[in-house]
Amino acid sequence: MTLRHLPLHDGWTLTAESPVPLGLPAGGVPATVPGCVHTDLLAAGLIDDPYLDDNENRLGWIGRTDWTYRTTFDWTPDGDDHADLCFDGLDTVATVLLNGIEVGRSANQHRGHRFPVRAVLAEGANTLDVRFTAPYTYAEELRERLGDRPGAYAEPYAFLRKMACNFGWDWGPTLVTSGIWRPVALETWSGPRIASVTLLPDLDDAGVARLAVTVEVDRSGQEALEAVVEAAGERTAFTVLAGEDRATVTLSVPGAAPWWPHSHGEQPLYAVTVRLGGQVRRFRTGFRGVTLEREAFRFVVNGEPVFVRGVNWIPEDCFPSRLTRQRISDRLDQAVAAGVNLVRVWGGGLYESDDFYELCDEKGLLVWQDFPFACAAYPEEQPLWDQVAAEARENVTRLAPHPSLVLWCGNNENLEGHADWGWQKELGDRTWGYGYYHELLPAIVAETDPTRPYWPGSPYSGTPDAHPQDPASGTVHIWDVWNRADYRAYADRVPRFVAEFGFQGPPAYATLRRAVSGPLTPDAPLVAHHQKAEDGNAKLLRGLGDHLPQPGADFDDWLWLTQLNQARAVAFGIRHFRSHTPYCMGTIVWQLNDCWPVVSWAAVDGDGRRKPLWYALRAVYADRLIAVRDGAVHLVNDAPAAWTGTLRLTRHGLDGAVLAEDEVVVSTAARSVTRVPLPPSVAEPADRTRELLVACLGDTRAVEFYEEDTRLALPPARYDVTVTESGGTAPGYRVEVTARTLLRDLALFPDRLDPAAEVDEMLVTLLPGESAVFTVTGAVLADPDALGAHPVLRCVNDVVTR
Ligand code: BMA
Repeated sequence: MTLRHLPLHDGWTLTAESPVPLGLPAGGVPATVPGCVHTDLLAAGLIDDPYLDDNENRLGWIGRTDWTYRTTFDWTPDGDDHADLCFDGLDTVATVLLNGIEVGRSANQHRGHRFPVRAVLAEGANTLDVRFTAPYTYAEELRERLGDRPGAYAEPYAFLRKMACNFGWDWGPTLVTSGIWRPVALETWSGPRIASVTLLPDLDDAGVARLAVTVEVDRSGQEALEAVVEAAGERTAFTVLAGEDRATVTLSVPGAAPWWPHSHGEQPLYAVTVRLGGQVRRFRTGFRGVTLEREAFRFVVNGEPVFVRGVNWIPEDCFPSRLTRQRISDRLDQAVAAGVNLVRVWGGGLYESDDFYELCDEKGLLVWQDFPFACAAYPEEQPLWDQVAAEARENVTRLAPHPSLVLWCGNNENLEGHADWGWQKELGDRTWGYGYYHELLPAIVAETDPTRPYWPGSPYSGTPDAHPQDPASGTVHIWDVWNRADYRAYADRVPRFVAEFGFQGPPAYATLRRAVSGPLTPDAPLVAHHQKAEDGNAKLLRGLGDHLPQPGADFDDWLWLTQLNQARAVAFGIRHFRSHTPYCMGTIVWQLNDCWPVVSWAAVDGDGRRKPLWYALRAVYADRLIAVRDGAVHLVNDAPAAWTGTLRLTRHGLDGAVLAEDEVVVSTAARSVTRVPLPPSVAEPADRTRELLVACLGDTRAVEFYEEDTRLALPPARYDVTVTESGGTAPGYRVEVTARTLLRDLALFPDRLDPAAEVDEMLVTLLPGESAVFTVTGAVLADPDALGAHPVLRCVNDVVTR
């Protein structure tokens, strides 16, 4: 057997197949592969950055244009019998020509292709063309043929297997692109070739690691083939029988220790090699067992129930081909640092890159993978049915080795859409995706990856007849908060599992400032362009409710109040839901990340800056949490050891005076919750507007007010600040704030002084006399003392004082 792999990433040019509204040179522009049209035109200086101002508006023609990528390469015959062009990903409607002869087609971004080309490969120079038909042309033609379908957006994404949010979303721009978005190579080979390897790691009934390996071969001969698999010191030989093209072997790996989510243990990973006829395939895997208790929607990993502290993940860039492993790693590190133990890869996006799942394996982040269907009725007719089947088989195989992956989920919100959004009337007898979610996808998962649970969609309640939003079973998405209801409405729900809920807030000041020129006011047209949600800015203001005052004309106040309200709304929900453990076994916040600079539900903005929500998440996703609700303190202990000690409850005046004190000796077992009724001395204040409650257990502290801030008699803020340069390897500043008055939700925004500056802590409430230290890193500041003043240092007292 021989196999040669020649990457084809050099010498590409990009040309348009019809007139375009810019000066594209006749010979085209240099193109990057992997890449896409938008990033090539940007690199050539022909378009303005689509993420800045409202440049997006002038680029709509790109998705309606046919494009050609061309390169040439030399080839010398090497005696091999076969030669294939291997595309890991084409986005999306592509015809491939070698030396002018068509060798293959694709209309699916979510899969790879291997096109045999031996017959047309020339000795010496070869010309390779990849012609892309405009995504809109293909999708609209299919829509015309199959009949329209209802959906949340007036875009034809349900008619094309392409990342749906590339057509725009309520947080994303419409930048419909084309391109060779994943690697491409020429492979020449002789003899039997390993066509695919499926690795299924799990634990057997006795808790011992085991690995099921399926090898598929591509060959013309009929002889038996010897194969070997090695993992963690174990080695097993097996045979692909004469005349067969696949074989499966299961290997016991007693030397392997179990893989855990980081909230529960370590992440040992093991190299696996599979050899056949001189070829070697290398993988890395980890071993864990996962089950999903269906009604409770409870994940059990290695026999231990896991409370899911999750975040939803959207594509990190509208142009995913330019994402680096480092960027994905940084974003996932931010999730881990906020206490997150699960990332849901949302169905309007992608099956993510290998980097993404490898990093989740390393960092101990569980992954819930939606199949890429979201917020629309999807036709089941050909060619779509077969395209979906092919992409699903390929991706289930590709992602199966990753221990982080614990759930296959059919879609995002399409079952709910069908049940609740008026689709049935519009659809008549047209298909809408039922066959994908209830038949095709579960069959593929059962056949290819029986080690993982499959769930038809989210929200979903466990049977096709049940209402998908039944809180007593399966998952719910809570969106009346944000769209209509005050965030206190979270407290009216006790669901099994909340797979989506969230609240909008603006990005960091430095992010918005970079993205938008001209004046910064919420309604300035260029700022408003970076808000994609229906009625978004009005909902931001309405959401302040009686929690915080309406901002006046001051942009800085608008930014501070709406960011703070976002943080509080989500934290309120999480405290409530976690206090209902174990009935409720998970929360997945909408959303961790952004794909560009925008006002959105994200905790980390499009430039990677952490919003106040991120700091609030870190507090409420900590292993140990004190949640005060319904006249009781709930001690939520999601740590592996008991939480014992003396719970100190103190009722203070806003001036700090102690008005009442009580102590309760408590013990909360590992992974459980204790409810401690508030003693009468602290349960009821004498004056709701002038008192607060502090609950302390060990080094966990909760500060609760008896009244919303708009009715609180907060004093004007008075404090002392000292800023000192902290030496050491990473230069920075130590900002110590000592409160002379109560300071509510103290925050520092060093990006106001330098876009590179970051702070380690935010949203700290200080009683008079208390101090907090903030560490600012990332930049050398011209005027460090500015860290102690408006608009860098903020607290609620700034905007509410009596
Ligand atoms: C959920 C998500 C997304 C959307 C978000 C906010 O339904 O599935 O569709 O961005 O709501 O509206």
